[in-house]
Amino acid sequence: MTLPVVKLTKGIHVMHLFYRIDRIRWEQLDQGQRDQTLVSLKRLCDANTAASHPRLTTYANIGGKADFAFVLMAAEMGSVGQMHRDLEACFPAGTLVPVYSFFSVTELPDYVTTNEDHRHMLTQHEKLDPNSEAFQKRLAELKEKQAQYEHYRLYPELPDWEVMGFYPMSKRRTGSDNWYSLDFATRKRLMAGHARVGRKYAGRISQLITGSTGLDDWEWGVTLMAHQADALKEIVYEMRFDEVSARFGEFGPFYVNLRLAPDVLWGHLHL
Ligand code: 76R
Repeated sequence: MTLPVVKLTKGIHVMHLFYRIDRIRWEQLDQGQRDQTLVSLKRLCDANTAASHPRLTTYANIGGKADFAFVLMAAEMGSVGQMHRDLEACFPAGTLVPVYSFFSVTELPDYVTTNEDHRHMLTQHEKLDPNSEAFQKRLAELKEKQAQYEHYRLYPELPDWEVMGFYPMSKRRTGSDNWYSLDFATRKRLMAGHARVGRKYAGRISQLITGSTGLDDWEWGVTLMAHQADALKEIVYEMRFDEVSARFGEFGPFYVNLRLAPDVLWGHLHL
């Protein structure tokens, strides 16, 4: 079977999938079918373990909205779609009930730091003479750091931490609070404030923002990796005071998930 090769100009495709188990159907399976489901799921996970992509990670949803959560990443649209179908095909018909899904792609933010921003920082904040060797050295360092950052945004390697929080969000577009009618400089300044709050959580939260404008029902998917649920709560709470979220943030449902490999997931869910 060959699918058309559909790549992005830059970046990769991402799917967040949430399911419930139909317990009645599951109870009707014989032990062989249940064992086979786990074997198939493990095989699919083992085939998709790249740091960036292709990657399939498994979680138990905590909080009662779903049983399973999966995050899928692949360069090609067909590959991410196939991974999704193969995942569902691991389970006997009717046992896996879709709860929520979200399709997005990695992207570079609109407000990337430019060469101009770097020069400004070096002359204004670090007080370096643009004609000096020190200036050129720092400029090259910043450029390299920026290139690494951009690569990571497009081909993320999320840390495999214990907790994964996911929610979709959009920027508001009503009346005087229409994000899209602000000029670029204002949006860039506001986003810098947002990033300042975010950076305070270094080491406690690792974030992946994926774009879904025109692809799914919200404009972004927010994936937050953490070691503890209170880190998720604190960052979302603190950001609510920041203008970008306070005035312009609109939020979808929140899913909190515990990272469990298939074997452990099985025991946890009593499958
Ligand atoms: O990309 C970067 O890391 C640099 C700056 C940055 C951008 C451009 C950044 C930093 N974010 C950016 C874009 Mn973010 N982010 C969220 C949420 O719950 C809420 O109120 C908001 C949900 C969190 C928790 C979060 C965390 N960010 C975006 C965008 C796209 C907007 C656009 O393009 O208009 C959204 C929707 C969004 C939402 N952000 C950070 C964080 C954290 C922790 C950081 C610091 C990252 C770091 O420096 O390591």
